[in-house]
Amino acid sequence: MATELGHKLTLEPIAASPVAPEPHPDLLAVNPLGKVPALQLPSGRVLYGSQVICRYLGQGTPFYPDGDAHWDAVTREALADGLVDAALLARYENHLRPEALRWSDWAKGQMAKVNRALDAMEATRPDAARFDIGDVATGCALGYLDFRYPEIDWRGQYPHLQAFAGIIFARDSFRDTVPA
Ligand SMILES: N[C@@H](CCC(=O)N[C@@H](CS)C(=O)NCC(=O)O)C(=O)O
Repeated sequence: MATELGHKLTLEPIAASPVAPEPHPDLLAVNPLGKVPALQLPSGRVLYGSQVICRYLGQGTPFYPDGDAHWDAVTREALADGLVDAALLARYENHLRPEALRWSDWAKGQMAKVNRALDAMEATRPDAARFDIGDVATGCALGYLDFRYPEIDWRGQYPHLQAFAGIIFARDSFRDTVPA
């Protein structure tokens, strides 16, 4: 969102994890949840949670349309955010939790949320030309799946998502922020 709107941010990469090693003290100092992203404003105020940060940057721009389109956009944003939360929790379960303690039904339940969210995204048709906050979040969620779950062939299963990603992944904002 910062790139799209021409804001220059100073990025401070930080390792965030709910288990040892302890969350970084600099991160805890600004966000008691110990999660990224957090945005510190020149005034010193800190915002955290991607939905809050994106709204701060993008309120009053076409990323947040008026009327019915607004509720449509922010609900698609919540869908994409929920997909990433579920995929991340399954990732923690399968990779961070000691093997003997893993609960496969729980991880499966999280991945079922991911699959239902993908079905809903395909049905609600992301739109690269409209490109509101719901479309931005949808692109971020698909990018996260490419990063952590390359085995999920969403391009093969969802033609609308494939066409959408083919366009928006070429934007500077997406190209410059591919997770590594
Ligand atoms: N829905 C939140 C999710 C934030 C989130 O889960 N961030 C992860 C990225 S790795 C994190 O910081 N995890 C560390 C932890 O859960 O302690 C958002 O979009 O801001």
